[in-house]
Amino acid sequence: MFYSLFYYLKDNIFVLNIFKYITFRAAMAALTTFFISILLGNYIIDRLRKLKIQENIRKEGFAKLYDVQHYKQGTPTMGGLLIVISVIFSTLLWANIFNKYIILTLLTFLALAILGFADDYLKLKEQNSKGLNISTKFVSQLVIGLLLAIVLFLDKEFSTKLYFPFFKNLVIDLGILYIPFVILVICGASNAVNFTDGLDGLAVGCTIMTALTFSLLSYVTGHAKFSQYLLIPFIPHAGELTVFCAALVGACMGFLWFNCFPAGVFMGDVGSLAIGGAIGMVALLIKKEILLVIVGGIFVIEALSVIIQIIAFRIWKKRFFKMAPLHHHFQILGLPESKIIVRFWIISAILAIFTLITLKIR
Ligand code: 57M
Repeated sequence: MFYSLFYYLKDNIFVLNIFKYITFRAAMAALTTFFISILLGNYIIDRLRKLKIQENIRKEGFAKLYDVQHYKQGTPTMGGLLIVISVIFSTLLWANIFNKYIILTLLTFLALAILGFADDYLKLKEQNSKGLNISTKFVSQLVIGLLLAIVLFLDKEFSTKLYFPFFKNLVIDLGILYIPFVILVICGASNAVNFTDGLDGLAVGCTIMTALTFSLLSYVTGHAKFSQYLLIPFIPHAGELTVFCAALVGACMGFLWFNCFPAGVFMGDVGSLAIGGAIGMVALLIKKEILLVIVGGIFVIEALSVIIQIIAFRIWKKRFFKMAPLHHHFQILGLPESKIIVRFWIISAILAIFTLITLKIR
């Protein structure tokens, strides 16, 4: 909004020129979401508690885990609303709201937030309910993914090519297969973040590393000279996504203030599905889908642990991990929760560094 507003005034009022710069607006977007989260955090947590929007820790079938997690019973949840509201507000304020990459990312973020909200709401409405029926939730994700895929596929400016890190000439045009590919990325990313959100600050900490990396990747992808120098595809106007990613970093840092161990609030599906889907969308828009698998390695490993566990149980009637997702495996092995969280964050930071290195190794 500021961008559009001040763009026309910049020739008359020189100082407004600064609003033209993505770097300045990205920094402001991060500060805006951070301070909104910090200032509204206690109020929102208090409201959630008063409205009895609180987590019900499952015991049946999970006795070992319940022993170490039972004290979390009654922790307010759906705090992800804070992330969703602050990111949307800050992006509308600091980004170019007519930029199609921003519009598509915000739509993805909002659509999955609404789905997550419905799931959280149903879980709370009926005690012991598991929320949305698993197939309804999955089909809704598929529909959101399909609609976005069609929009991207029909956009003549958008390519269906898949670029690989390390090999500057390895490019595959997916053609019509690009549609299922988009669905896979959107659904996979949103579910992976959702699975990871099972220990205090774990998902939000890994999101900070991922979104920070993607804010840099968006910037260089949308910059004619940097993209040429790094031999990556140049996508005009995609640099604006730096503002969205920075807003997400700020919001997650503000949320982590309250969600860090021992957590005073959980984000709920409203936060986890939205964050995952939006990151997946950014990766698609800037053609860095493969890099998402690297920088979001923790999310990928958590999702893979669930898949392996389910397949192993179906075929051999045995568990491969003590419990999936992976963080629960370490909890049952006796590692303190804070140690698992910080170690996963460290791995996530290393993966972020590695992702940035891939830009030079090709
Ligand atoms: C998200 N939700 C957390 C909180 C958070 C197929 C199967 C693998 C599905 C999976 C599942 O339900 N995943 C969905 C996991 C839950 O957190 C809430 O959910 C939101 C995110 N969607 O924001 O509102 C619990 O996680 C803990 N938590 C924290 N701190 C946080 O900051 O401690 C969350 C955030 C919270 C809290 O205890 O209640 C969750 O874990 O349920 N299912 C599972 O993950 C279950 N695993 C399982 O069944 N494994 C099986 C098979 C099917 C793979 C196996 O290994 O044999 C676990 N879920 C629970 N208990 N509740 C197992 C233990």
